[in-house]
Amino acid sequence: AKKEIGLLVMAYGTPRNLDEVEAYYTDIRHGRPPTQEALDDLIDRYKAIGGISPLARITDEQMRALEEMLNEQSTDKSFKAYLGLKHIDPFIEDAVAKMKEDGIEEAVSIVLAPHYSTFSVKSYNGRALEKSEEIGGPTIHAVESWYMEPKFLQFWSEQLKQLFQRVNREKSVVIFSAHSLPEKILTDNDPYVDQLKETSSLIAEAAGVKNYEIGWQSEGNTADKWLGPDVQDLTRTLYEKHGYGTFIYCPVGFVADHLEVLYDNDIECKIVTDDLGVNYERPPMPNTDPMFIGGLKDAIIKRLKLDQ
Ligand code: FEC
Repeated sequence: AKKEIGLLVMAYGTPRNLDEVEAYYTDIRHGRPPTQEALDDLIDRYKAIGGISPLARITDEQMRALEEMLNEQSTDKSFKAYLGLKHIDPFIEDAVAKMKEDGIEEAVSIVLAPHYSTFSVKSYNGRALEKSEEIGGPTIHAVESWYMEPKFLQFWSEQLKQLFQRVNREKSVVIFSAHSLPEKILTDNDPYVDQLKETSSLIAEAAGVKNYEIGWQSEGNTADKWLGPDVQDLTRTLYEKHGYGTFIYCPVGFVADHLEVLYDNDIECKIVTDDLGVNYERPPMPNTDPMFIGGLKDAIIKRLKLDQ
């Protein structure tokens, strides 16, 4: 019989309906409930993208597609997927407990975010590990980061190549971005910033991008200083300096259509490009594109040192 391996897929999570927004937001804020004003503001953003985020559905689809691809490729292992979310149920701890209950002894985990940061990927992996230590298994082999996976990079470079069939390369600029983080949490050896830079330069090179910049987006509503430049400010600066006619947003730090892309890029950045009278472009997100899912699959196979 094939050996059964738990496939722990970890992701951010999203409220399933507007009634769940308050609890979700409270969890993001480490248990501190938001003010009514902040809550209303967040609810309004969900309403602006159609009432609720498609993220829950997409995360599920990504997990199923990955499970299927792994099972197709593997001759000696069978993978069983478990969903573990950061800010809503089923939480990461629930998934680990479920694996244990199901008799899974060995698992591999992946976070649906390409770049490693002590703040994001490390905290997902830390929670999974802590739970498995607490309940005595399963053993979890964690994929730490997969921003260099060739198929992940190829997904994005192909989106850009397609776009350049109708958009002038010379007169446009690509803004590669990831979620901003408070500057203070980026200690000397946090690789987050460098990993985004590396992803961006590899994609730009493969797609023959003439002009590109790195930006940060979706920063939180706190008193901290966050990593910048923010993508909206960057748009204005680049326009003033270079007069580009088209702005192409590639939020490569994310992998799905969700609030941070559908609102922060498609609504907020578009307000800026409209104001400047320039074109707004934002290629499709990876979602369940087979090239992208293939990149995740490759990362897992490498982690388990299976034959390719
Ligand atoms: O579509 C959806 O419903 C959910 C979209 C969503 C994703 C996401 C990804 C990341 N976040 C990261 C860090 C932070 C930090 C704070 C923070 C706050 C929020 C709020 C919402 C939210 N995040 Fe998020 N994030 C998503 C949604 N995030 C909603 C709260 C309201 C707001 O500020 O807009 C600030 C926390 C604090 O107040 O202390 C920090 C990082 C990622 C990308 C990696 C990952 O997916 O894990 C990093 C998707």
